Amino acid sequence: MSELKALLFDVDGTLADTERDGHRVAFNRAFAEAGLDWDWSAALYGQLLAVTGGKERIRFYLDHFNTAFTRPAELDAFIAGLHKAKTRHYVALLAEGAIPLRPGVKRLILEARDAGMRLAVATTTTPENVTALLENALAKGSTDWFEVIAAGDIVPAKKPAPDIYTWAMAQLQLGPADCVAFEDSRNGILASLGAGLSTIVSVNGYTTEDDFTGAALVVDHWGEPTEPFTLLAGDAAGADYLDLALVRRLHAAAHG
Ligand code: XBP
Ligand code: MG
Repeated sequence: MSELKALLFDVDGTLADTERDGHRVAFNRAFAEAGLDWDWSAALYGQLLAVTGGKERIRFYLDHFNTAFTRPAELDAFIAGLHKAKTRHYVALLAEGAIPLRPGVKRLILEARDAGMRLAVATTTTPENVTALLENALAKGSTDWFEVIAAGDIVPAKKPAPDIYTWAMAQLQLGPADCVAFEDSRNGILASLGAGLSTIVSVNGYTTEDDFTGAALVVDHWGEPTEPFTLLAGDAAGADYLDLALVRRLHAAAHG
C-alpha cells in the first residue's frame, strides 16, 4: 500500500475564491490604468476562465471577444505589460485582505503540517500571487511551509496540461501514488488526473457545472466542524468536513 507523503494544492478557486473579486478586478484596474475601455464583467470573465494563465486569457479575449481592437505591433510585449500591471493590482488587493481563504483551508493545512505531511503548490497563477495570498491570508512566513511552489510560466504548458503537477512531483522526488491533489475546476482536474493524481475537488461559483469525472471527492468547500460541506460526488464515509483522515482514506481507496 502506498503511503500518503504529500498534498499538492491548486491555488485560485481552491485555497481562496480569487477569480471574480480578485483577478478580474485587478485585470480591469490594469486596463483602466492603460487607458483601455475594456471591462470584464463577472459573466464575461466566467467565459474567459476557459483559458488558464492571465497573459493567455488577455489574448483569448482579443481573439474572440474584441477583434475590433487595433493591435500594437509588439502584441506580446503589450500583453506582458498589461499583465505586469494586473499582478501589481492583484497583489495590492490581497495585501488589503480582500480575499480570504475558503472554509477549512487553514485548518487542513495546519493539520497536515502538524502531521509532518509535505506540502506543495501547483498553480497556473503567477508566483508573486501565491506568495501574496499565503502571506496575507494564511500566515506570515507560510510560504516557507510549502516545499515546492510550482507556479505560472515555470512549465511550457499550463493546465489542463499535466506539466505543472509533473514538475512539482519531480521537485519533490515523489510519484502520483505518494500524493493527493486539490482542485476547483475542470482545467485543474484534467491536469491533476493527467499526472496520475487522486484529486479532491471543491467547486466555486464559476465551476459548479464543470465535469469532474474521475475526482475522488467533490464538495462545495472543505468545511469546518461547525460548517459542514455539501457532498456532491464520491464517498466521504460519513464525514461532513475534510480532514487529514478523510484525505488519507481517499488516497488509500485510490492507491490500495
Ligand atoms: C488560475 C489561473 C490563473 C489566474 C490568474 O490558476 O488560471 O491564470 O486566473 O492568474 P490556478 P495570472 O487555478 O491553477 O491556481 O494572471 O497570474 O495567470
Ligand atoms: Mg484553480
